[in-house]
Amino acid sequence: MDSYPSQVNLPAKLEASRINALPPAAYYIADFISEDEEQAILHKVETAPKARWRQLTHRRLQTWPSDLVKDTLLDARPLPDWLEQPVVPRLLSIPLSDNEPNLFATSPHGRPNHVLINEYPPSTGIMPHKDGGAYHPVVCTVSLGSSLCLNLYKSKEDGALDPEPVWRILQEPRSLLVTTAELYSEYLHGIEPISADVNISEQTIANWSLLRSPSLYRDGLNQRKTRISLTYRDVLKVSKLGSKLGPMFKLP
Ligand SMILES: O=C(O)CCC(=O)C(=O)O
Repeated sequence: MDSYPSQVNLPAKLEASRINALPPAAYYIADFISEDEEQAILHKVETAPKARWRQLTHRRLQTWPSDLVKDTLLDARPLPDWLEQPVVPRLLSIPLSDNEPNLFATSPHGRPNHVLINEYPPSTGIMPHKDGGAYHPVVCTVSLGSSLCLNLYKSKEDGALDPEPVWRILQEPRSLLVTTAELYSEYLHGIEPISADVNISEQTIANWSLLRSPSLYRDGLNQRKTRISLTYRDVLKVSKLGSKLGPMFKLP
């Protein structure tokens, strides 16, 4: 039997954490990591070598072990220990159903091999998008530092994006959100570039019953602070060549 820090609270089966308001399938675990674990990971993110950060117009990100090139992971090094522990064994420890031992049981590498780290200061977001064909369709997002709402969108009949989100998921710090199946392939997700999420309530938040601290949002408001997200996925194509590249081609 694995032992976890006392603040960590994992379901016996992932089904217990299913967001029932959503199409198949999304799961939300509020207490996936402890406060100490959150602080340790945040420290590693903040002190990563400068070359690790890629600056976009409004947002910074890191990719581990590296970026994808033509949907392929060239650098097949294992994840660094601080991204591996405690998240990966914990992800793999939760049975999905009676037939599937865990979320990655049917993915090509049996586990996530890639982590994208996004930093969202208040008033930054990410445009609605789909994650595409590079990954096995299971996305595991660990949130650190602050809460915010992830919006889910659907395309209209003519293919254009309906700008009104169909659902909102509130992601608290230290939580895990898993999206998969139809939710991965049919819906877009995005984060609005706003300083506070408004109109938060049991009626408007799909995962309200699974939140750790719904009482924090009784006034309907989430004032954002900087949020870091860790997105764990299994990249389908891994280059054999990449593992032979010399250290000079690799990020520190
Ligand atoms: O930060 C998040 O929760 C979402 C990140 C995301 O959608 C992406 O990087 O593709």
